Formats: sequence, structure tokens, C-alpha cells
Amino acid sequence: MKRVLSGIKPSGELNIGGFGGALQPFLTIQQEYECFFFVPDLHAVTVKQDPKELYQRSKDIAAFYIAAGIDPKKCTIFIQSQVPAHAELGWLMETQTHFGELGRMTQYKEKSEGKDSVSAALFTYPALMAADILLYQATHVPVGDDQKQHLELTRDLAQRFNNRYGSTFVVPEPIIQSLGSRIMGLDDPSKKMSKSNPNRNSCVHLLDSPDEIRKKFAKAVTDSEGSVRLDWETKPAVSNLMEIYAVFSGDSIAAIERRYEGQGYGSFKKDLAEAAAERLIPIQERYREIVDSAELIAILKDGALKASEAANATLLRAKQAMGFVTF
Ligand code: ATP
Ligand code: LTN
Repeated sequence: MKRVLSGIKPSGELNIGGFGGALQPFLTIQQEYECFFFVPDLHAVTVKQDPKELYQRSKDIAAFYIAAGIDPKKCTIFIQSQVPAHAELGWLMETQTHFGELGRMTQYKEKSEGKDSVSAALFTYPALMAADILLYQATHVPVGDDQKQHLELTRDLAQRFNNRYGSTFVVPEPIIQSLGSRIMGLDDPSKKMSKSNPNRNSCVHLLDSPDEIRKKFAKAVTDSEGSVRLDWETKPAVSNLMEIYAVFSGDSIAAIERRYEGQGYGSFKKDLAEAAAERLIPIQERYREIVDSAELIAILKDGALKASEAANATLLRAKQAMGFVTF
């Protein structure tokens, strides 16, 4: 049986980076795999969060899953903190993780750079991410390119645990899409488009109006060459926009190159904004219907029950394997 676990942190307003790298791939993956899609709120609090915003964003992410087309009848959708097994196995995985391994994580280095102090949880969070995945015996984990290193660590930890205590965890494989797995900032194509970036023009948010979407793409940096051509080395900004275009339109990069041959960037950027708006508007409408509904609460309650059942079974095995007293 092929099983997937993945999630999007409620750490900021969802943008088209998370859409291309995670949400859109989830939609095709749900056809083929048994899926658990969660809202990793325990990960969001590794950096400071306003309680009201965390509450709203956690519901937002869950509502976006459903609004984008994840089918709650087929998939288990839940909020991480409602399944206590995550925190418990997270602690056990910390005991299996070396300090040096965590120090090598590039996401930790980036997020702690230039800060006077960061939380201990920001440092140990890859062990919690490993627990998230291993609890569900996930065979596959769809993620954006930036999570590759955390997935490698998860695999190492699963193997280490299995070698020490006997076969307990499935060793998961990452699924990284070839298109949309690394969407860069619209203001700076050397930086990943990030929910935590305070510059609102660096990304298109999933709730932006068509007008805001047009304005943001119109402002997006390009280059002086004036040709719509994919070349990440010399034309990173245009290549990034082309990839976003491909994510929203479903067209291939070659087809996009052919369509805009000899045309400069004007109509390309306009069409890109239309393609994005066309895809996002129906998602926004459905999001508004569901975000404050009893339907969403019912889905999340049911999801937490189903997830707990699967997670508790694995947690029990892991605790028994380690020698904890269980009855
Ligand atoms: P933050 O910026 O606050 O650290 P994040 O966007 O990196 O958040 P998540 O929202 O939890 O973190 O990411 C959810 C999924 O979306 C992950 O699989 C991540 O790899 C993917 N993702 C996030 N940003 C991008 C991006 N710019 N391009 C492609 N995939 C992305
Ligand atoms: N670490 C991820 C979010 C995340 C996740 C997971 C993704 C937490 N646990 C388990 C996939 C599977 C991030 O920062 N984007």
C-alpha cells in the first residue's frame, strides 16, 4: 500500500510557492495514494506566532486544502496539535538525532542567521518532522525542493531506529515535482518565495484579488534581454515566471517559449496574471464558503480521530521497541 503524509505550516499567508510545491501536487497524488494531509501547527510555533493569527491560519490552511480540491472523503485532513502522538514521537526521535546532524540543516542556518536568539524547537524541529512522517508509515512524502534535506534526515532516523530496535518504521521516499518545486521570490529570484517574507510584493498570496495579482506580476523583476526563454543560470527571474506560468496553465515550458517568441515581457506577464487568477478565483470562492463552516470543523474532527488511530498504533510499537512499559 502506498501512503502519503504531507503538510503546509500555518506560519503565514499561503502563497503560490506552497501552491506549486505542495498543494497542486497533493491534488494528483490523492488519486493514487492513501493520503494524510495535515496542518503542522507545532512547527509554526518554532518561531513567534500571534495566537489569534495562528488560530486563523491553521483553519485557513485546512480550508485551502479542501477548496483546492483535496477530497476529505478520500484523504485524512487534520491539525497536528490535535494528535498528541506527534509531540510524543517527536521527543523520542530527538533522542535518536545527533546534535551535529541538526546543525547541518540549511533551513535552520537560514532561519537563525542574524538573530540574537532562536528557540530550541527551531533547532530540533527536523526530529518532529521525522516523527510526523514515520507515525503514519508513509511510503512517500511530497515536498518542495527546500525540504529534501529534512527528508534525508527522516530516512536516516528511520533506518537508525530500525537497526537499533528492530523493524518499526517504513523508510519514506520524497516526491519532488520537476515543475514548481522551487518557486522563487518575485522581487529577488535568488531567494525562495517564502510565507515569512515581510515584503508583500515578493509573492502572490492565494487570497489576492485579480487586480493585486496583475499588479504583482507587472512589478516582478525580469531582465533586460526581453526574450521569454528558460535559462536558470543567466535568466533566473524570467525562468521563475515561466515556471509559475507552467504551474497555472498546465502548458509545457517549450510551448510557453514558442508562444512568446519575439514578443518581450508585456503580454507574457499579463497572460501569466490571467492564468493565475483563473485558477485561484474558484479556490478563493470555495475557501470563503468553508473556512468558518461547521463542515470544516466536522472534517477536522473526523480527521483527528482517524489520524490518531494510525499514529497511536505506530507510537505504541516504537515505545515497546525502545523498552517503555506499556499496558
Ligand atoms: P516559511 O516560509 O514560513 O518557512 P514555507 O513556505 O517554507 O514556510 P510550508 O508552508 O510549510 O513552509 O511549506 C509547505 C510545502 O510547500 C513544503 O513542501 C515546501 O517545500 C513547499 N514550498 C514552500 N515554499 C515553496 C516555494 N517557494 N516553492 C516551492 N515549494 C515551496
Ligand atoms: N517542515 C515543513 C513542514 C512539515 C512537513 C512535515 C512537510 C512539517 N512536517 C511532514 C512534509 C511532511 C516545512 O517547513 N515546509
